[in-house]
Amino acid sequence: MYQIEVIHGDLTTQAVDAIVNAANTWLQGGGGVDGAIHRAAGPVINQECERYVRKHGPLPAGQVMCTTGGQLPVRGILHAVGPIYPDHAPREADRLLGACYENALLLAEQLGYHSVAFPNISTGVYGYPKDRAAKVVLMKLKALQDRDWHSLQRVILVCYDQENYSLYQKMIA
Ligand code: AR6
Repeated sequence: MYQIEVIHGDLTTQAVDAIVNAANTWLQGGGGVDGAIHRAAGPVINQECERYVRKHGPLPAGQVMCTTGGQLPVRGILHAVGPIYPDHAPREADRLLGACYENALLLAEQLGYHSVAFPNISTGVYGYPKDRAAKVVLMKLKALQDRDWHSLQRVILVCYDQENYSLYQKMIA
């Protein structure tokens, strides 16, 4: 059992074992939270991502890979590729978004992490309706909560914009 926390803040300043990045399929730092993470972590992350893509090819939507934390005070960064909302039928987008959160938690558990902080994946440039995404994410996190987690204790949802923060606060209450 892990606890689910919702906070208003910046993902790059969280004191956790791992932060999750809202990455793109080529794992090339872009804008939004991805850009903020790459800037804060330094160029070593980009090198690790490039090495991964050279070896395995692009990371499909719903999948997650990990790098070190670079200069950030975390043990690792879990790079998740969220769905580009208009590219999918809505239910398929929901499945892919849920898979990002589930696969990140499974990888965190495998790596022995206790705490993982997420951004609101796909709700920026990738165009996911924020209320729909929040419903999908909370349903997924609650459905997985009672599994036999050994290391995972805290899942922190870091809302950067006020709209996401208000939605999550309302839905989790
Ligand atoms: N901390 C936490 N959340 C943040 C931060 C931050 N520092 N900055 C922005 N957000 P987006 P996406 C929130 O666009 O929709 C990139 O170019 C923001 O308020 O970062 O998954 C990638 O390379 C929003 O709610 O990610 C991809 O190409 C949320 O992060 C593409 O954007 C996600 O917005 C991914 O698009």
